[in-house]
Amino acid sequence: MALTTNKAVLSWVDEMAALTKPEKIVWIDGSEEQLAEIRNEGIATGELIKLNEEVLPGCVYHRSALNDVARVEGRTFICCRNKEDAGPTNNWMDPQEMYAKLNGLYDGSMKGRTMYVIPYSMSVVGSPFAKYGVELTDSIYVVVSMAIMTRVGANVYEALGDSPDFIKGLHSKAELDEEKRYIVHFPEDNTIMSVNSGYGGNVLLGKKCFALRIASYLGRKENWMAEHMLILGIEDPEGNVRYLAAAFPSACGKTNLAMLIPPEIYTSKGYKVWCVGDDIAWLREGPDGRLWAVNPENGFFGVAPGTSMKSNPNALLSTMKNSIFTNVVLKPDGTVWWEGMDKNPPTGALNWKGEPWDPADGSKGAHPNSRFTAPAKNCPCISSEFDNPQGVPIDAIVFGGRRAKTAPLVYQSRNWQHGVFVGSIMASETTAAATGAVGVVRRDPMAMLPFCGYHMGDYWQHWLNMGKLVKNPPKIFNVNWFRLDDEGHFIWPGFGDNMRVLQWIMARCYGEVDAVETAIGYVPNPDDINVEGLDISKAVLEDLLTVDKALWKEEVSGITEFYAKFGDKLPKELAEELETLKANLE
Ligand code: OXD
Ligand code: MN
Repeated sequence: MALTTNKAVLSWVDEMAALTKPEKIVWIDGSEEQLAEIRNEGIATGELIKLNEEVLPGCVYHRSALNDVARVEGRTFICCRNKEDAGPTNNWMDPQEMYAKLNGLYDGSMKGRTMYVIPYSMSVVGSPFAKYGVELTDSIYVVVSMAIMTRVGANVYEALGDSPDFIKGLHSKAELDEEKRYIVHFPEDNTIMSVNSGYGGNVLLGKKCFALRIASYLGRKENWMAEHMLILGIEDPEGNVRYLAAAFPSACGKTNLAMLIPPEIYTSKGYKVWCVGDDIAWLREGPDGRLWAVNPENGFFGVAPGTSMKSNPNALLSTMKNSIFTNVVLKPDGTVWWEGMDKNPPTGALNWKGEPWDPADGSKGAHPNSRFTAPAKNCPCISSEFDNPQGVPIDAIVFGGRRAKTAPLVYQSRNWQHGVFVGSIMASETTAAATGAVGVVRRDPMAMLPFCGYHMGDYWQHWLNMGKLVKNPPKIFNVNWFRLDDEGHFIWPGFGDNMRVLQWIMARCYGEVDAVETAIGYVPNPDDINVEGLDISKAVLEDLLTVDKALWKEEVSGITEFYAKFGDKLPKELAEELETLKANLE
């Protein structure tokens, strides 16, 4: 039975049901009873596999199709009326043409299946940040995952009332045909359509599709920001908590930083780090003129391989109950394993494809992009402010990337405008594991290249505008945990020791420490990075903080080439910043 009298919801569900022709429609109310029933149905059909109830209570296992294990950027579209508005970094198609194409693919795609109607909220229902969505899907995996990743419940309909202001999301697995797979956003229609995939990043529409692509578009219209950022709080021994938000391209340890455990020299004094979010931040000006942030999600959709009690105990412990594991190794005792969990690959287990797996044959047991989906509340270091509808005040924004030599361990931008420049030139160098070519620089401004729902040039302008609008904006920094020595070894220990850099960042925000001005911004005096308990000499620290002008001149050519893509949409302030950098290097 429909759980709402909202006409816009009802007529849209009718219309989509007429198109996809499901056998029945189930309205999700968010209750534990209903979810348990649906989970059991998934277990009965094999879509889900129940895991060991003693070790992993409430947990299930799921495999996606072999051809369907990652986001598909090449098949992800932004369909706005004017091609120019999508910009040079998004795929675009005329909305009418795309609707016609998709209608063909959805026609009868749910025949013999159930259509689930999932009402969900991004951020706490009723929060000034909250935005509501309804996802229609023919996948039980999507229902149970959305119930972890977002706030699902009939109270969303109450908050929505009669308003048509919700994001429509239609997902159908259809035939899982990769040639007919599309992940499409119609920002001007508040609509997302995903077809022929069952992989989380393509089908949990609250995440990248809504909370970044659609929300970035809405944020620009409504003077707020949707960013690909973690949020964490640092508590000092007096109990004061200061917050920062940080953006990194993939494979830079974002989840690890979000759940960082400080080194002993800090914990013994009473310092703590609290996780507010691991992937997405929505930011808006608060009544005090500062920028406040919420994590609009309710769970973590994290990469499993490499997650261990050593690298990230908080993430691993988050997955110990009521979680979903996708494409990892399934052990005969109904528990799971992945590369990097420990040094004991199991015998008698099934690999991510469901085949008997012999670790000795050299193949990987878990897919490199295998995932856990875990409730945020499970995280031992989840912030007490996680559910605060007002969010948390942000003192610092941190950008970062993986650079062998160019970027120092940390530097601070001179001001907001320069900080936007620093975010716009974010880049990572490819590692041997990722592709054949090592050291290729990939630009990923603000880590938003695959997630911005409109023209990147307009997005940068929006950042610049926000700096003027917000009376007391955060300070902006850049970090690089990945400097290599001449033998190719990491110089900085990373992981929990990154706390030492975060401490400097916070000290700068509160005017507690001086810095040295360089061509690219302010770097720390080596004495101001606390290396107590580390085997790092002052000379090594000086090396970590050097700015090599020759490398930065190369960087300038790279930036110039990258900026050229954006034509006259490149904000003049960023062109000016590039000129300033050039001049500073002379
Ligand atoms: C993610 C991503 O899955 O950024 O969070 O790709
Ligand atoms: Mn992400």
